[in-house]
Amino acid sequence: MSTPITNASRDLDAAFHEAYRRPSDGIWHAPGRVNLIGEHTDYNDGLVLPFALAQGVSVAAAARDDDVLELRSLQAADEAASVRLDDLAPGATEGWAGYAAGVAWALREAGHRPRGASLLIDSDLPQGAGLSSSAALECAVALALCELSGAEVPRPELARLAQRAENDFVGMPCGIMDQSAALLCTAGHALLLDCRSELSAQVPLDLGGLTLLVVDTRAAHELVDGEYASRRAECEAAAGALGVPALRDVTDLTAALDALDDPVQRRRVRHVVTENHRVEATVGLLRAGAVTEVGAMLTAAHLSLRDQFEVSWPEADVAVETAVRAGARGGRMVGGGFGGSVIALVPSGLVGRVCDAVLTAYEARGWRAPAFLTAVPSAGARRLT
Ligand code: GAF
Repeated sequence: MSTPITNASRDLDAAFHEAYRRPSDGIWHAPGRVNLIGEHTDYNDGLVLPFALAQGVSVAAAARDDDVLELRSLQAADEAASVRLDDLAPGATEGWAGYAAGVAWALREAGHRPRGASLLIDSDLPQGAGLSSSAALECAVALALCELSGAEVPRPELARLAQRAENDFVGMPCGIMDQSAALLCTAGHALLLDCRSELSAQVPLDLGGLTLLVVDTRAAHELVDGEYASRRAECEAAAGALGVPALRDVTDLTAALDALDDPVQRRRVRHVVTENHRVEATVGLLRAGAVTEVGAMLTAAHLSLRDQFEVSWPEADVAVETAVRAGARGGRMVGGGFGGSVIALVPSGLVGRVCDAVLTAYEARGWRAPAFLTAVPSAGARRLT
């Protein structure tokens, strides 16, 4: 379904014309996400609860008569890439273009036949903020390539293909959350996703008088690194030691902790098991209309990510502590960790006070000023024009 044409899509269309000297066939958009709760649970077959942002990645695209995929981005004007579909190979396309080329590769690997296409990409997601710009890029490109080629791929399958692009083409062993959020979220809702069964439900996110404030800590966030992969490996090793397929299957936390010798594995298990419980509790609170109580869940999740999973970073800890002291009902780091953003659940009348308090706390430490964004639970990926 198309949505009304906006100034932004008109500008992207004009930029496409200028770049390729021809009109585009359409513009597709996929949003970034904030994960309300359920962090580092997706690759443990657990539960996640993300929602889509209004901000995201848009792709203007036109089919070509040859088998060339031409990639340009308004955010990286001097890094155009061009690759023949037959030459697509993991690792062969570097940088941001790898996420887009990887989608074409994953579609072909799954037996689809994407056509050659010229793409121009635009993003209004802050770079490196941990709001899932990579998945938004993958999913916008996936929608564009499918529609230009007449391939009808169900969205859950498209999410898996986009994940495959990131896992096997780019080399980042992410779970399925971000791609599912980009493709399956709906406006006004969070997406409860069971990452084992892939069953999902839309949970109304009625904020009442509260605001979901995103604090971009401006601490660089880079997921193609060893820390994420090593957390994943630690979880898999712990599941192996416990004789379960995944940490999702741990039903008796105390017995599991007693059974593990390795203190690191014990901490990882404690986080994953309690985090799945927090997702369930949060869904219960949202369905009961008790959104204010969700704040305590967010803060508990943050402490667990900081102390048990050990993926937080100083700017995130200070943002959460300061926001709560200034009146937020709770807050936590979002995404993989080691940089990126924090969300805080703030009574709307206190947003200014919370922002000022965080700014002052950063200034006192000599840190870069953070950036703020109000998160509005928005629609998932779609064709814009
Ligand atoms: C990153 C990954 F891409 C997701 O799959 C997920 O594991 C998340 O970190 C942590 O919850 O965003």
